[in-house]
Order: sequence, then structure tokens, then C-alpha cells
Amino acid sequence: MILHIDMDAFFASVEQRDNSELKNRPVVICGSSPRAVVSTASYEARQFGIHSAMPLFQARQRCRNLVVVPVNMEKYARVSRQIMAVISRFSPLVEPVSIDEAYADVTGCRTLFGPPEAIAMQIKQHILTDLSLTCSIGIAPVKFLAKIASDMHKPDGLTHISKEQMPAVLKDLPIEKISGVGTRAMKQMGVLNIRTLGDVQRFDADFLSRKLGKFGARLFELSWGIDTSRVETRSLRKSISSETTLAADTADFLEAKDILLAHARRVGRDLRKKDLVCQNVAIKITFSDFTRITRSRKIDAPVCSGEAIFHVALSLFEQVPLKKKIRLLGVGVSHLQSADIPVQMPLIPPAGHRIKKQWETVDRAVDQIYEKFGRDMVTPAVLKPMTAKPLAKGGKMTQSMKVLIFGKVQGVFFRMETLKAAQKTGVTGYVRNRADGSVEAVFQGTPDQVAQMEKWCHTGAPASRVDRVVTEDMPSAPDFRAFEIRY
Ligand code: DCP
Ligand code: MG
Repeated sequence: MILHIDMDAFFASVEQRDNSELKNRPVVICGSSPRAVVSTASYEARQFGIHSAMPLFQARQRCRNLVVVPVNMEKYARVSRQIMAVISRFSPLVEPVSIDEAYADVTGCRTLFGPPEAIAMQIKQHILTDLSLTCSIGIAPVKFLAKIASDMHKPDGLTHISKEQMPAVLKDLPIEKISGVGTRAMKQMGVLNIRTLGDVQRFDADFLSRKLGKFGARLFELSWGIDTSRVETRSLRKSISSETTLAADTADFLEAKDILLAHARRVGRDLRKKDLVCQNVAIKITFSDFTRITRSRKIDAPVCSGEAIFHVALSLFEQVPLKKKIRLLGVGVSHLQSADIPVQMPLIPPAGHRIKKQWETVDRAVDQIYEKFGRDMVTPAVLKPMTAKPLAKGGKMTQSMKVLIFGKVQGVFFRMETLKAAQKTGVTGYVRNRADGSVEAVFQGTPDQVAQMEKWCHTGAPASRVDRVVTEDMPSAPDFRAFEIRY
């Protein structure tokens, strides 16, 4: 028998537990940007129709007294480890699947702890008394049904689907309850008039495979209650990803590229921290109208450097026609394996192999600096964070502007001349060449100074031909002390 344990409104319950003022109130846990989305909502907030992934502004519209609490991931990770420790007291076969859920195979634990319901009740009791939190547990002969069962009587539920009850439950089970059903599969099943697993039973395996691919074959098995997946104790994570909702929707390819690089580096760092390598890279884009696409690619040899991940992510990104503005961008990796597993190298190393290895060495060195001195000591020049700074001394208004200059602007010369002009004007910031041949400059100073520099960009240095100048006000002022040339 398999147990699936899932915490109730996890992040919110932890915060309500730790702050008595939040008890019985509609609470959402949310990032801090103005466009943040809800991570989770307390059950009180859910009564207003508020749910995970809902933009905060919408949640506020639904409930005027909503309490917004910032995410404290470290705390939730700590509590998560405590929960997993409780479950592990009852079975050696525990598979944590996310921060707040785990499977436990309790087949061989009857003599020690009693039948599955008794074990589930003890786990619930310990989580309540030791951690002051509630969870919901599903018990079933197979994994996928245990997960469905844990969701049936939330919060604080305990649902047992016995072998005898399985056929009846399967028959009426709506297919959207099965994890892994994407919108495309849903559409195709709609065409076939499939709404429940009972409907799936009307078709044979070949037909479903033809119509729905690999997923069709799995669906066929599930419809008859067959799920051969086991509880995997090795807590190797299946995927690692990093994504952000942008501060403002963008259609700027270069900006998107920088964001992809930042995510790729973060994912690479996570991989190396866990001594893992990946062989599949994916990107996720949500557009301004909330439509979402994902693209992924398997790569020949496992990698763990941010640069290698970025390379694949960028080539995936370049194939996506950008007809709408981007709202969210993310990079993820999967097909993970331990970095220690020896990899068969081809006799002739593939092109770029040496460079790939060099990047891994650079990344590992940077990891060590991070560990020792904190996150922002070393950052690729293109990703230098633009941290908000108070107004300049004396309370003078400062303005920051990013300028992109396209044309035959003759890099070195243009940069030197920009430096001189900027020093003369007294602005701070930087100028640098971009990979596409354009020049990027960021100026910070009084609005007058910035306007002067912007004008200067149009005329440019003598002998340079400026075709197009794109300016953009920057929301936060960068921490510049002088004006510099960046490479
Ligand atoms: N989470 C998140 N963003 C999402 C979904 C979830 O950050 N889009 C986080 C917050 C949740 C936690 O993961 O607290 C666990 O996710 P669940 O789907 O299990 O949701 P909850 O535990 O919050 O609620 P439920 O009682 O429905 O399980
Ligand atoms: Mg949960």
C-alpha cells in the first residue's frame, strides 16, 4: 500500500502557525514585485476564490482584507525536512516529491506500526503535535491513486481507496485529476469525448498511443488501475528550474537573453551544489496574454555549467516567434544524474568540448566565491544587478536611462568618446558593446545631465554612423560611482 502525504496550504499554514495574528485570516504568501503571483493562499483566502499562481492584484480585488506575507523559502525548506523526518520514522521507503508532499510505501510496515490507515493516522498525529501543522493523506494500492486520494478530502483529510473500491473510483475519475495531463492532451481527449478514466476504458492501447503518443499508453494502463511506478527512495530530484515574472512585459530580445542567462546560471549553480549534471534543457515563456509555451531539447552529453545550459536555452528561445510581449521567462533542466557517474566520451571530443570544460571550471570557482563571500561578489558583466539607491547626496533628483545605439558606431572609438563626454557631463554609469554590434550605455545623473548624454548618443562620436537610438527609463538607479567602459 502506498501513502501520499500532502501538507495543507503549506506556506500559508507555516506562517499562520508562527504568527498568531494571521490565524483564521485570509492570507496569501507572495513575492514582493508589484506583478507577483500568489504562491499559496490560506483556506480562509480560498473562500474568496484566491488560488496559487493568481496575480496578486487580482487576489486583492477579490478580498479587501487580504493579508500578504512574503515568501520565506528557507523556513519552508526547514519545515519540509522535519516533515520528511516524521514520515521516515514509519517507513524506510519515502520519496519526497516536492517541498510539501511525499510518497511512502508502507507495505512491509504492518507488524511494526499496524495497517496503512493506522500508520497514516500516526503520521498525521505526529505532524500535528510536533510541528503544529495539518496534512492530508491518501492511501491506495498504486501511486497515482494515492495522490488523487490525498486531494479528495482536503484539508486535514484521510482517504483510503481499497483494491475493491478501485474500479468504481477509476470509472468516474475526471482525467484532469491525473498529473501530467497537458492542455493539448485535454483538447484531444475532448474530441474523443473522454472525460473520465471510465471513458478511456472504451479504447484500446494502440488507438490511444496513436492519438496521444506515450501519454496515451500510460493513460490506458491507469484507466485499468495499473501503475508500475514505484516509490523511489533515492531523493534524486527530477528537475531543477528557475523562472521570474518580469517587472514589466518585454519584447526586447536582448533583455530576454540576459534574463535567460541569469536563470541558466542559477540552475547550473543548483546542479553543481547537488553534484548533478543534466541532459535536457527547457525554457518556459508566458506571454502578456497569459498564454504559455515550453520548449525542451535533449543534449548529447550531460552538462552542469550555466554557459552550456544557456547555449541550449538560447537556441530554443531563438526558435520561438515573438509576436507578443513576454511576461514570464524560465529555464529548467531535467534528465538529471549524479556528476560522479562516468560518462563515455567519444574518441574525438565534440566541438566546443574544451570550452565547455573551461566554463565548468570557471563556474566551480565562482561557486566557491559565492559560498565564501555571498551571492553578488562575482556576476557576469551583462548581469550586473541594478540595485535601487536613494537619491544622490543633497537630495538632487537622479534619473537613470538605458540607451541602445545601433549603427556603425565603431566600438572602441565610440566607447572612448562616450566615456569622455560622460565624464565632462558628470553622469555615472557605463558603456559597453553588445554581441549584436550595438552599443549599450547606462547614464545616471540629474535629468538635465541624462538628457544631454542622450542627445550626445544621437550625434555620437565623430566618424560614427548612428542609425537608431532606443532609450528606456530605468525603474531603479544602479549603484555607480563613476562612468566606466565595460567589456
Ligand atoms: N507553490 C508555489 N507556486 C505554485 C504552487 C505551489 O509557490 N503555483 C508552493 C506554495 C505551496 C506549496 O508550494 O504552499 C505546496 O503546493 P501545493 O500545491 O501542495 O499547495 P498547498 O500546500 O499550498 O495547498 P493544498 O492544501 O491544496 O495542498
Ligand atoms: Mg500541499
